Amino acid sequence: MLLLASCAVEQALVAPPADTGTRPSARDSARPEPVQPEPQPEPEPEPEPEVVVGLLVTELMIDPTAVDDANGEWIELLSTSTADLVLDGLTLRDDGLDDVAVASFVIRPGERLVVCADGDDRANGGVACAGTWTWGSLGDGLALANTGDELEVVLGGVVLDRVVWDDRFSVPGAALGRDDDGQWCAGDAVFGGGDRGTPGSVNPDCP
Ligand SMILES: [Ca+2]
Ligand SMILES: [Ca+2]
Ligand SMILES: [Ca+2]
Repeated sequence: MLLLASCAVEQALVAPPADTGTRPSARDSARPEPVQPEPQPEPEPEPEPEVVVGLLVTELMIDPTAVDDANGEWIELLSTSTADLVLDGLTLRDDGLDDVAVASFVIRPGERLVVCADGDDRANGGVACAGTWTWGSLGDGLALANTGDELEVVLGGVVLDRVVWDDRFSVPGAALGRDDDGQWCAGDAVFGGGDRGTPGSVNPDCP
């Protein structure tokens, strides 16, 4: 009896511990850990395309004959900008006393608009004007002298174009137009009150 009891005690001592069910099985440890997605960097915003600002003087009515110079002078401007341009603070000047502001207007890329000494097309020889300047030849405005002058187009302190001419340049009754090659010549096409030129439209090629 004593021996049997001893064996029972021994068996009890070597009995395997109860399975708690918490140990990982071999299958569990082979299962790959779920892959966490790498945090993606924020995409760089597309840089805004830089706006190129450009404005060219493409036609000048210096010496109109259908009406007086004070009413009939005009300047055609072509936008070479890459975006709409708000011409707020546009000034026209020469190397002497002339320096005038033109009231704000918008010009689209590739558009030609005309600024005039007189905005009334019944008085200016029949020209549609996007803006006007105060005409004056004695420092009280701006005039395009028939005998030679300069014209600078200035926006925000930057000279966007400059034209200089002498007494051989202007033609009575005809605007001087600049073609795509940069050549200047007198207009042929009659407009409005009988003078020649193409205010607000493309200039023909010079001969
Ligand atoms: Ca003139
Ligand atoms: Ca002048
Ligand atoms: Ca023109």
